[in-house]
Amino acid sequence: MSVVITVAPTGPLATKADNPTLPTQPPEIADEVLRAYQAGATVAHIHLRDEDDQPTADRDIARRTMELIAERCDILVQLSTGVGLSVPFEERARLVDLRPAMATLNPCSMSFGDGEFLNPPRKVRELAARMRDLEVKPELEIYDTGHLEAALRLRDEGYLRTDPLQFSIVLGVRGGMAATPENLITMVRRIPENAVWQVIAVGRANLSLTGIGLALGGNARAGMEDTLHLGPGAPTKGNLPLVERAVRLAEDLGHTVADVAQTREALGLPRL
Ligand code: KMH
Ligand code: ZN
Repeated sequence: MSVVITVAPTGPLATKADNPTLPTQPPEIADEVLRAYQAGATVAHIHLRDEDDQPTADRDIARRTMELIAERCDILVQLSTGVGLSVPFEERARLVDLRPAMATLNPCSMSFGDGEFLNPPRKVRELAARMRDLEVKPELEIYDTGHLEAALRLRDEGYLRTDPLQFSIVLGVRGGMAATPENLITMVRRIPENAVWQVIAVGRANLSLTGIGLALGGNARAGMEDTLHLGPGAPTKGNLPLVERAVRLAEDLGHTVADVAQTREALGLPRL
């Protein structure tokens, strides 16, 4: 079986003070994405930062980042519409107008650490419709069991004309499901049979839950959005060691790592 490895080089929260190797500016992100691609990643999940390293949905920064990535490699770009807790939903939603191959769709509002992650039902429907009309494939971000039901309702209402459905099971965000094997198995059992899914394991359980996800037939995501460490007291030096670890895990479990063409096929994206 071939598995898709997604690199998530930068999230909305960590700073260079937390780990100086975190890429934040467009050329840094593009260089990290290239390194991850060369190691086996075929999807790049992208958050953007402004000149002050704050999360932003600025479309010029997004466009520039996408161009720098495309100059370097043919990795599939998935823009985050989560962006960051401080950025209004409407600005986040406008990112899909850049027509990346994929973008995330977060179906529900929730507490997110000490903040609030606002995804009101009406606006989520508008964003889903926009993604459907622009043919931007949604990755459905499921932080709790009810988020799956909300996503399936969107499908039933015709907002997700995308085959297969693609889910991220997010574990370890404070406000969502805890990062435990039991929670992962519960979610995997509930996900529709033909859907594609990966684990996003935030924090300390990143390695073990990524491994369990791969063993259960899922894809994998790796990168500094989800953990800044390779182990206790061992900060990672950039994204590459995390991506290489996910590739090693997949291969040790007997999988092959999908190339871009195989990733397009697996995710139901148009062939070039
Ligand atoms: N930050 C992760 C917990 C998104 O960017 O839209 C989930 C995520 C979702 O990556
Ligand atoms: Zn993200």
